[in-house]
Amino acid sequence: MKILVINGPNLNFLGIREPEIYGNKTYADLCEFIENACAELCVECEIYQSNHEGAIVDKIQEAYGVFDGIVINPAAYTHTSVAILDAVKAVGIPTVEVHISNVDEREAFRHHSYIAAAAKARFIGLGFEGYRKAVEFLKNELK
Ligand code: CA2
Repeated sequence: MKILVINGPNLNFLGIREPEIYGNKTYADLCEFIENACAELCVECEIYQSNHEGAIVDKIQEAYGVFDGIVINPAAYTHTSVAILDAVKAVGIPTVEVHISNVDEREAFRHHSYIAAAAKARFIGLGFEGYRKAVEFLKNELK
């Protein structure tokens, strides 16, 4: 089973600023966490990060016929991007949404998620652990 993990804009800056919201760990730590979680769950994974909406759309399209599931934290594009929602719908790959922080308890503009309309599940406010739960969910879902 192959899972594509997509992280959106500014997540590559984790650990550098706003530790009270996102913690002290860096993006490299997040990648290591995801790789270890996938190895424990015997799931093959590729991790991709981009600050560009179109690049994320391209990556989702390229996943068609290659990956069995997608874990996505679209970051700020969660709250703005119909294009990313449409890409996930277009490829029809089971997709799970993850957010490190609890977006529902933050500013009102973070309360709406476009991707939620296509997500099989959402793990929000669980820190890095949300990624493990998302992979676990997909593993059970794809059995
Ligand atoms: O909580 C999450 O995972 C978010 O997807 C993170 C996004 C934010 O726009 C979403 O509303 C919730 C932000 C990505 C990281 O932003 C940073 C900002 C400052 C320092 C480090 C990272």
